[in-house]
Amino acid sequence: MSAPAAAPAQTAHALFIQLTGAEPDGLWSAPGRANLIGEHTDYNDGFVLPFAIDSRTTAAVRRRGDGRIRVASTFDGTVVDLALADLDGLFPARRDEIVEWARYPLGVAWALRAAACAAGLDATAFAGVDIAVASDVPVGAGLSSSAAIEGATASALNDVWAAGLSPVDLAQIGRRAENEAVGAPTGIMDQMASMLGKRDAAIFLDCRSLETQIVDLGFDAAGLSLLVMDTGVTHAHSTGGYGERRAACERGAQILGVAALRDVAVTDLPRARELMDDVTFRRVRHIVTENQRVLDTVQALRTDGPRAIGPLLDASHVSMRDDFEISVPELDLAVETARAAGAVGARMTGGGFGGAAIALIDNDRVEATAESVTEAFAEAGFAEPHIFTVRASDGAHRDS
Ligand code: GAF
Repeated sequence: MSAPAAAPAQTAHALFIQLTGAEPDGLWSAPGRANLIGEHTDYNDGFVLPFAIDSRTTAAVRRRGDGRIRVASTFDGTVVDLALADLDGLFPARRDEIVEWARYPLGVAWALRAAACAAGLDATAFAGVDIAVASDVPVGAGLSSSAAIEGATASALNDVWAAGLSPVDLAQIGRRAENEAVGAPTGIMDQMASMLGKRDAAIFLDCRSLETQIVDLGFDAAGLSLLVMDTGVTHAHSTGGYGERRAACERGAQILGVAALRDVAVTDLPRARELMDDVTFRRVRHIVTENQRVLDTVQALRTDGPRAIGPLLDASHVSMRDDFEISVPELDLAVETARAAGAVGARMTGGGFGGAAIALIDNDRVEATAESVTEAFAEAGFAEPHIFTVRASDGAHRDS
């Protein structure tokens, strides 16, 4: 188990003063997320059940007297400085000119300006801004450090520019930044969780209507903790596997003649098997059964409490390992070891191809489970995992 990282609010504040020599107008923060269940269902118009975690990204922001936008972060020492007007036409065509981390805040600024103008805001409303960003959300761990930086920046600019956009609007702006400025063809889950998270609860999101319901997790009352086992295997959703999985889902929906795999029921699967090749069928089967597992998990949490969801978490992992094929040996070992150590349930979380697994575990078994997983990794010759607990926390807000 690792020590807590330095608080991002203090770090962002100090970085801002270093950048500008002045106090920021305010600090805004947004959390990363863990997904309890519902993986790759978001871009299939389906259901997800994520929660915001207690690691956050903070943006310290101040209006400038001119039309420039400057961003600095603790990710590296670079400061990106450009005219606000230069954002137009920058994304997606010229994204390579921008250092990778800065595509997130600048992509948000670009998408938010476009959305605010479309909503009738006068172009002169956009003063220049200085932005300093710091985060304690682990990068590449499948905990959506990207949604955290998008949510913090979007919340800040919405206030500083008095754009009056809603949290759901800001989530959509974050997603647009991710898709077009960063180039990752992701769904809306992470941004919605980061914007709308609630303490000790998950967000049950219908990714078609964007309607949400708060679902109490009840982990504390049940004496349970949520363990994150970050394998250290890094992944990027702007390359390779994620886009291929998405394309397979679209192919499956097209063969079945539906708008999205959300429209396919578990009872339709025998017919689907006859219509498509084995790989496409298994991709489809993961999405269709995963949607049902989300619905079943919400029901189980509401009627029987968190101890009842273990088999659903386990089945979700098997489906991602065997049908969607987005797990890696490190994730499988973390899940198997946690289960053998007594976890109620365990699964990989996030987009896959690396990142983290989660395990729902009795409070008094947290340390022993972490030790077992660390030992199993050493025996397998894998790099030491980063293991810690997370709590469901509030979404994006202004801190000061
Ligand atoms: C990543 C994406 F950003 C999400 O939109 C979602 O598809 C997830 O992978 C898989 O469930 O986090």
